[in-house]
Amino acid sequence: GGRMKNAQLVKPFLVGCRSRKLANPIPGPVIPPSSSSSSSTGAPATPQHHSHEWIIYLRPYENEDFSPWIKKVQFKLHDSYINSTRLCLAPPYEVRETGWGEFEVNIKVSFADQNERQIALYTWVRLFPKPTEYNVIQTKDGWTIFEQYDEFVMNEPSMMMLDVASNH
Ligand code: SLL
Repeated sequence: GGRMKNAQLVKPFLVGCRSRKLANPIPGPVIPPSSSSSSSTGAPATPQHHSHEWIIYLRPYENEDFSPWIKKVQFKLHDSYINSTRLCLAPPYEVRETGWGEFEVNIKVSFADQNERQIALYTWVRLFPKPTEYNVIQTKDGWTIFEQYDEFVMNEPSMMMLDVASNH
């Protein structure tokens, strides 16, 4: 299929993180002082209990199903996670985990038509809201929501993507 000149597809989405303190922290791996990098500084090794649960997600801004647009979404977590590259081939495009720390998450989105350029995004796992962050919402049931609005913009989209968009 060819490409449509002078056409543009726009798909609004939200990307972000919801996190909440666990009532009962989950014991994490205890790094023995001998192998811990902190041993050289003399600091004691601390067990890294998972204090929070979190969900990072990519979802359509209007709650429609945008799975026909998307082939896969890859979330790259901090290397401290086992299998730190997580792949979603169907909705919900999200990762649910527990942990103790904050980090940046790299996200790659591949579209239904593989001729469309892959898009790279990022978000943060946020557990401890900072006073300077204005786009943080606190819910009554204890969730912190840190979320960003963005849009996929395709200039001269392929016929296949136009077709998908006309139905979704
Ligand atoms: C840093 N910001 O740069 C920190 C990294 C990593 C968080 C935080 C769990 C790992 C696990 C976890 O919360 N990692 O126990 O599986 O050093």
